[in-house]
Amino acid sequence: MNIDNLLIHLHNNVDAFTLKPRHIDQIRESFPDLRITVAEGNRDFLEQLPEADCALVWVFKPEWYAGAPKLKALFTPAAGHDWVAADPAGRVKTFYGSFHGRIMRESLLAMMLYFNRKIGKTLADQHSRTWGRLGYNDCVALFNQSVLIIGLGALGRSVAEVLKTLGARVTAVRRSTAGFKNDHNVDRVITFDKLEEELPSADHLVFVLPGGVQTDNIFTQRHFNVIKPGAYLYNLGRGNCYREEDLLAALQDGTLAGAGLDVFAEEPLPAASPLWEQPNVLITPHSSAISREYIDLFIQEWAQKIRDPE
Ligand code: OXD
Repeated sequence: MNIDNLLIHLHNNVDAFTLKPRHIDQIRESFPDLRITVAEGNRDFLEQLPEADCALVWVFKPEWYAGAPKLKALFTPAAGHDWVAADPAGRVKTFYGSFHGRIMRESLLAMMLYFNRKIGKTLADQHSRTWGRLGYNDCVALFNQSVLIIGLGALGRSVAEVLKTLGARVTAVRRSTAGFKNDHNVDRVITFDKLEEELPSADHLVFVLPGGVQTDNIFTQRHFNVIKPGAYLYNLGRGNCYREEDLLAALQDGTLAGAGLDVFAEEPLPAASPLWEQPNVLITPHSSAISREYIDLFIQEWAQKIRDPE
């Protein structure tokens, strides 16, 4: 893709999600002839926008496209489509980040190993100076377990890669298998309508679904009813895919042995949510992608797409 005038507006209240001078240096090194403007804030961004042919942003409102006559491509680090609206006229191509898997799968592994290796018990024992060696006999290894990945996009595939390396049996659920390219990290791919048949044999359920109306409450009470007793559930996608009341009931009646939750129906998770005090729940504050490497990976992905847009 030929671009001459790059406009960057990547401020974020999460410091790891904010562009640093070293990133500008990397861009300059790779594209020495590119004119680079870093916006000082929203107003400055909108003033510079008419000249830009490419922009790197966290937020872009639909009405801003009218003030961007030269814009060819818009890049956002976000995987979700929540903050950057695609061009309603279809003229500007919008690229959403797809690099998160390498970071998020480590957050997922931390959650899985927290439960499998009883890290909660370990911390409690350490706190009370207890040598609790006899309390680990029912620990299970991931290489002896089945994992069901619900949502097989870039993130789901990245998760599958690491789980397969550890020897887990990996099944993935997709909306449809049409056009699906085989993935050697996934033992079996099923469609969503077959999910109820698969749930009774899965030890870990990993939700990595995008948000939006298509996934609203897609996992229903019917699905919760057939989960393998003692399974674990993780959600690193979006909090709209089930009703939190159903999740809580499954945790309270022992259907689920535990849950690692990074995303919620309402964020921040309200202080009054009963999930906070549910003993077998590990809560992280939508932080599974936060890591020092975040913007580095985004800039690498951007540079690659500029060189080779296909
Ligand atoms: C995203 C996120 O990138 O949830 O979509 O952080």
